[in-house]
Amino acid sequence: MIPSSELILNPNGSIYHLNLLPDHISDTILTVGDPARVAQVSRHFDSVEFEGTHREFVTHVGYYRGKRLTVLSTGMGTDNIDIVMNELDALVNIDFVSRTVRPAEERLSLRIIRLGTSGSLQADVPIGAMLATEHAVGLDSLMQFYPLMETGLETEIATELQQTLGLPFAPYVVRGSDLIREQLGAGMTMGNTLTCPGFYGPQGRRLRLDLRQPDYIARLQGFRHQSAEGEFRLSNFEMETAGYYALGRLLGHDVLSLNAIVANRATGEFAENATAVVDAMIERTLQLL
Ligand code: R1P
Ligand code: URA
Repeated sequence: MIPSSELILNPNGSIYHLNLLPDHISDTILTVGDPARVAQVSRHFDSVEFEGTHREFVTHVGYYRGKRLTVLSTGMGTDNIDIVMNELDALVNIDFVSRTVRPAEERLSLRIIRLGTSGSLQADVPIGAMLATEHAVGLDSLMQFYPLMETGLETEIATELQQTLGLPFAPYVVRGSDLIREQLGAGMTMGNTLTCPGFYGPQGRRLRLDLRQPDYIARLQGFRHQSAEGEFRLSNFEMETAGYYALGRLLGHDVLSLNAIVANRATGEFAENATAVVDAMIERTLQLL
């Protein structure tokens, strides 16, 4: 039995941060960073049956072309993704009455799709591109606390990147599920996403502060790893994907991160209409579900 200090339920039986009941969870969950983006997705629904808000977690549940969908905002950063993934999993795979994990044969695998914004690292991934993440690379510390199993290739990339960046720790590298990426990322740019524990220094941005490594961006842009699977390079920056992919692997959920490119760090540009780029990605994804 999981104690109430660990599986924390609110007085109405909902889970602590997301403030949701098991009935609010559909088998496909769309996640967005920005709470205002939830309505940008659900305005396409035929009907909305539930709207809830708690902290940065806004949830709408409704139907799109007869398919029940849950759309949820996560806020920013992998610390929030730790909450979102653990609580979504608990909502479907833990019995809240007996406080026990459901037997393996009853456990559900959710389909979780991140619809996020991102900055490109490479000149040939332009503003307006939609990028589906193949490998996620985490520079954050979340996987210091979970026993993530990495493949040989993932470990090789992590070790080489640690050397290239002169980091005191190895990043974690996780390839996402190929099937969901091929289904919902069809026709998009495929890329490898660097998940950073911040928007400024960790993504090489300098306003008033210098960086420890003045050539940090150039090192990331130039990083290549050759293997039998081909050449690996980093394509884009954001702040959640590696947390999703690692926890998806650990918990047994199919996760896809889709990135609307709104900044290009090679050319120094930012999108004139970032909302339109995100809208295009939302509409395309809904049509493919
Ligand atoms: C930073 O501006 C935020 O934008 C990106 C980053 O991952 C970070 O959360 O994603 P969202 O637009 O989905 O929030
Ligand atoms: N989100 C990020 O995290 N970085 C960018 O450059 C743009 C959006």
